[in-house]
Amino acid sequence: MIKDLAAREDGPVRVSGWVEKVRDQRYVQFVVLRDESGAVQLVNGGVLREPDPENPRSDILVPRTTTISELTQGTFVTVEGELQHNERVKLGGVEIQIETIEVVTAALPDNPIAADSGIDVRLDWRFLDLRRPEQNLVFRIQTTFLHALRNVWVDRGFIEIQTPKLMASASESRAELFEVEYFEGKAFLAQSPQFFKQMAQAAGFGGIFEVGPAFRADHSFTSRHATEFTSIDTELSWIDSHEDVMELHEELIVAGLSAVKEKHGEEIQKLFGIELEVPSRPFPRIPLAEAKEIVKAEGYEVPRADADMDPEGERRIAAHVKQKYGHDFVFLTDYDVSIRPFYHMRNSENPQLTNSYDLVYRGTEISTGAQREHRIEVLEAQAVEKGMDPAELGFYLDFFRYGVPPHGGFGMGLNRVLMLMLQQSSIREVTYLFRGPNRLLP
Ligand code: AMO
Repeated sequence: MIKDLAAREDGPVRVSGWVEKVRDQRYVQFVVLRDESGAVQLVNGGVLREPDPENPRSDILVPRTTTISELTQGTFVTVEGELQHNERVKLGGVEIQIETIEVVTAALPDNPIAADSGIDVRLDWRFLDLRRPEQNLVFRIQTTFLHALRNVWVDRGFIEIQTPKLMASASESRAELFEVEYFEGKAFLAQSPQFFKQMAQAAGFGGIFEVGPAFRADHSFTSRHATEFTSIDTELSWIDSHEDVMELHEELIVAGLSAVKEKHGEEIQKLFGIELEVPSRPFPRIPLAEAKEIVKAEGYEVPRADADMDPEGERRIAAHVKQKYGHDFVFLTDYDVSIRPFYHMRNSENPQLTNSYDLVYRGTEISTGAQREHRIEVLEAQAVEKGMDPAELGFYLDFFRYGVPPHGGFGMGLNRVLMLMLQQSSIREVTYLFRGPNRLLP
């Protein structure tokens, strides 16, 4: 791989990669060649050949070749040549004097993405867009982040599950439900693995996790909404309250960000110009009502007192927390029952509140978590209170009829975490293939 060249000794080498740039000068040609690991400069010409005593004309300059002049950006080539260390070469301190260059697959000369192309053109040509080093880095970061989370789960003895994405009912709000034809009937795309991760508690799995797709028929064009996103879900048994869930949540976030910083901190600094911060524990916790009071005292009134924090309110409370505690994360806790789903457990001291929280990272919600109601008669009553038909929830309610431990968990949008971690303007920048109301291709 190209990144390994700097550590090798001078001598013959063979490398493959994409042509990123060709500089054609009068007596010398330069090519920047890139693979997924890095870039290297190739050189043709500019040096005198070793004079051949048998042939007096052999000390001429190596000729330019039209093969090189005509290389288009993105052409995939295999090169054989001499590796030479040269401190003056900015790109990794090495260059390769080309001996042979073979075009493996040529690229059309018209690059569909121009330097000033907007996000839509870039997404149309996502495979070309993903060749950019910063885009490649996003997905290496994602791999490291998820690996670190998995290490925490596995060390704690959690079980990884894959839950079905075709369902017979809604799992969250009915308003955001995709309906699909299903033979003679209909099915719905899973909005969340909520019911099935709770089923694992009734099944005696204890701690479980899933990283998988979630679908929301959200006709929304904001920077943080997609119609399909990757949901990081976990659920654990034998908790005392949502505090236990928040502790696991903190542990996972700190492990993920530490691993990313350790492995990619320098590259993130170089390519995104940011210093990644690993948060300290515990993260600040503020009850929602108090958070609304804080932003109000600072001059912003959340539009609806009986609703969730709006995006502007989230930004403001995050700014307050950053200023007061120097922290990028804040748990907003004690949500009112009116804005929480039926399966959240209510607070035993104040039944108007739930044992639930949202986690806000740099001013945007990345997660919802809660202790779940595990007592069947309470759960059923809460469902009815929310206008739901217990008959339709039959399979779910059955989980609670045969003994289930107290439990809780959270769901966290992977794409939002990456967007905020890398301070990107939209989840489109950090989603392999974004799906929105206007985008089903590629
Ligand atoms: P909630 O609906 O809050 O909770 O979703 C959890 C997290 O998923 C992400 N998310 C989205 N990301 C991108 N585009 C969307 N349209 C979108 N919708 C949600 C957010 C959000 O915080 N079952 C509960 C979780 C639980 O209690 O375990 C749930 O789904 O980051």
